[in-house]
Amino acid sequence: MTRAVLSLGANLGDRAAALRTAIGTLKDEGVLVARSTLYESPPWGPVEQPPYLNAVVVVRGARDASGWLVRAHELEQAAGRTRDVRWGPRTLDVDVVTVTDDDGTPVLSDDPRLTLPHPRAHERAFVLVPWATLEPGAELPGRGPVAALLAALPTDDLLAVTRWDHLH
Ligand code: A4P
Ligand code: MG
Repeated sequence: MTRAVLSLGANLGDRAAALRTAIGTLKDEGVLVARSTLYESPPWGPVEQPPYLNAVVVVRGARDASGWLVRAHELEQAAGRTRDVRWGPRTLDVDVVTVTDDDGTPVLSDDPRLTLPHPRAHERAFVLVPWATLEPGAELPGRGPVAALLAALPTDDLLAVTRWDHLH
């Protein structure tokens, strides 16, 4: 068994429905350990595009790290995702943030098909803010405690990530 932290994002179509459907599928499968509420933030990165809704989930199941990536891609496909522009708008993006063996050993990989931990998670408030609500003591392997990474982010990045669920 392994444990994985997944980051979900959507900025096209019914964003909340895409996230809730994916989370519901993981729950029905019996692998969902915890899920954050939904957060909205402006698009990060070089491509101009609509704002994102994001969520983080913790899952546990009988998959290795590449098994979680396969599952992530299946969830994207079920949401009707097409791959056009890198970093561009999407109905659903599921990234694997970290994978940990049952004894707590993190899976490390610099393979471009599956880099672990995710190479940009440590600088993304839209990943760290929801993750910290689920696991305040979590560590991003090689980068340090999530709480410290959050503290190192620019205040504007943190303020830009707003809770969305309770407004809608
Ligand atoms: N890949 C390698 N490592 C991983 C990993 N740990 N998890 C490979 C998932 N995939 C990984 O991904 C490109 C390739 O990365 C895949 O073939 C996979 O094998 P992709 O999903 O096809 O393309 P992408 O999503 O455009 O690239 P990427 O790098 O996942 O995009 P990002 O970096 O996630 O950017 N702003 C806000 N506020 N919220 C967002 O969620 N998301 C993006 C997408 C941009 N701006 C955003 C958000
Ligand atoms: Mg992706």
